[in-house]
Amino acid sequence: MLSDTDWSLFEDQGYLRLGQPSSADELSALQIRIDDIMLGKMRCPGMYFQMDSETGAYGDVGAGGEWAEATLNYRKIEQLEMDPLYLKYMQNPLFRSITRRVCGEDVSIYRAMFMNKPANRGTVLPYHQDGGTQWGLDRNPLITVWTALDKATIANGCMQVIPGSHKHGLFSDRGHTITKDQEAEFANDEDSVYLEAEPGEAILLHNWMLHRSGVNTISSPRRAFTVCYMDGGTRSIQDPHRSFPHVFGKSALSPD
Ligand SMILES: O=C(O)CCC(=O)C(=O)O
Repeated sequence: MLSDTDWSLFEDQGYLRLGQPSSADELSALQIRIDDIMLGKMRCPGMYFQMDSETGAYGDVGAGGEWAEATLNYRKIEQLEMDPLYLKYMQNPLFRSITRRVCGEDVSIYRAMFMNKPANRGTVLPYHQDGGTQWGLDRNPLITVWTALDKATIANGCMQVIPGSHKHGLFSDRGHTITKDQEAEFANDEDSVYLEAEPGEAILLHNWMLHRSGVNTISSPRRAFTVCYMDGGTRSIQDPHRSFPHVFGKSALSPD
């Protein structure tokens, strides 16, 4: 469903705006569902919850674990493929066609994650790449679809990216954050782009494109849903028998 021009743009910039793949009703259901999950109205054993830091500093984020209390101040929730509404969204035909081209017929996910900047707070997420040995995989996943559940603006901590930075590859074998020197050399403010987005807007990201996000200075949350898709044959190095959830192809999970 993407044109050759779209793919060239993605390969050049490292990101591509995908429009709004879900209907207004589906978006509203996703918004309500994530709040219900945070508030414990939907019990979700097996999902991972991480509370936002009190200080806004990345180093102060706790380890996270099970659901802890009814609050809208969670920073991250993972394993959202266990929720039928979120699973259905991540199986949208647009994502099927994108992942078929990049990952093949059988597609699994490294993570399906809610990323929140709660009202009037949030944690600074420094420039980073997604992948490397810290993910413990036998190959690097290359694409993520990030979807705004609320309007994302500079004021509420939208993502900021360095277009084209994925072409450098991973800045370290381990992946994730970069050094101060690398930031000075490769992530200048004047080269950056703020990815402001409308509610429901999805953006395809190359996992190696440098991206970061700030805090939320307004009185409503900046909620987002981010899914890293990968080749269904991807294995954990530590535990080759561990299987990742499949979302397309044989053995794909079903929302039913
Ligand atoms: O939503 C954010 O602020 C950051 C998301 C992110 O880093 C990702 O999707 O990989």
